[in-house]
Amino acid sequence: MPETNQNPLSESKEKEQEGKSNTDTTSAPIQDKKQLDHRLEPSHNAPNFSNTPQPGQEPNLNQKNNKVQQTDQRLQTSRPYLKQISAGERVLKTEYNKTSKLQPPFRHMPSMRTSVRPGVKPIQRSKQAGRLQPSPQTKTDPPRISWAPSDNTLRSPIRDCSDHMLRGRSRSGVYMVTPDLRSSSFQVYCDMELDGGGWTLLQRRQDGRVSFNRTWVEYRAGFGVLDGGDFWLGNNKIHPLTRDRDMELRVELEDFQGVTGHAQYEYFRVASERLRYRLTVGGYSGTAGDALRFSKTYDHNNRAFTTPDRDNDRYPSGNCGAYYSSGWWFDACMAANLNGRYYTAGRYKGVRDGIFWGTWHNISSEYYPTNERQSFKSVRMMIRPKSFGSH
Ligand SMILES: [Ca+2]
Repeated sequence: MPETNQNPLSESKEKEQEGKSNTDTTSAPIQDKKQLDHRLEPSHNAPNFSNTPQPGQEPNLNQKNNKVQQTDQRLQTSRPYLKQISAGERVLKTEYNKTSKLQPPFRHMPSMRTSVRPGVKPIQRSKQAGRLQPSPQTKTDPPRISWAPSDNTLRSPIRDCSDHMLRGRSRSGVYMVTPDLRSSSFQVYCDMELDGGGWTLLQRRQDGRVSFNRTWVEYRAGFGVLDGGDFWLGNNKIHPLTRDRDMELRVELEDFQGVTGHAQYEYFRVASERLRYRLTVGGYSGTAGDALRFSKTYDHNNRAFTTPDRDNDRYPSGNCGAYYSSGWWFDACMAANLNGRYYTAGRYKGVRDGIFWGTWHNISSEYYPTNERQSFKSVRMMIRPKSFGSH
């Protein structure tokens, strides 16, 4: 598609002649108003959550965690003693020989009997005491609780905002999450109200006080004001949040005329830094239009992340991130850019570097006759496990 791919170049020329040209040579092919109108019909875009499981199907992790913690504590108490049994096997046998009244050694470990729950005891017998005198029960009675440290299922941490929600925390705000035991914990902002809550925010734009014209390192770590301000959560946090579970993405938009809309995607994943934080997204529903998968020419799915100082885009003659002052999953270049500049007046001229959603209801007429573009008043990107469903 040489024509469309050259658009940024054309716009570069336009940038040089900023204010002189009235020609709309922006990157998004939004001339086909008929197509846009079709996408925005509510009847075609109504969200359908009927197939998603209800929250009640989730296990009560809180209870499980408590049980496991209790068990672990007891085992911690008993383990050192068990080591003594193994190491002191000879001593025990000697004691036995000396004291004829004693029963077989294993039965005379009072702490074993009192400190370990019945369901756990067979494990310890088989591992530690089996060499002494295995009981027949040891072989036939499988352990009911495993205390192996690798058992992450029972010890699962609070992975994201949906886990907080399931534990009864229903107030929106900043929470600590641990996506998995391999990654570190960090803070996120949770929306516990929208469409059943449980949303982990990846991004928020609402006042323009934070610049999104940032480097690769800054987009990797995240920046901005998590609690109540504009922010980017950080690619090195978004990746683990989407790595192990199927997540859905929700984009909330409001323009300066007070018009609101949303775009929801059934699946959303951001790969590791080694894979340049490549985006996987699809399964659109909503009212704002599918700008992330606008067309074959402008498709943000399967695109690597680009920043002004790191060109991973598909535009051969320049860096889309530098051109649009943003870090984003640029194609060549974009039909959506939610990390564009925040224009506090909402309207601006020149390069289309504002917050942009190429399927917005009036986007095709924004440029004429006022010769102005429009930005957005507020934007939020948030994710939730697909299994969480909707209330
Ligand atoms: Ca490039």
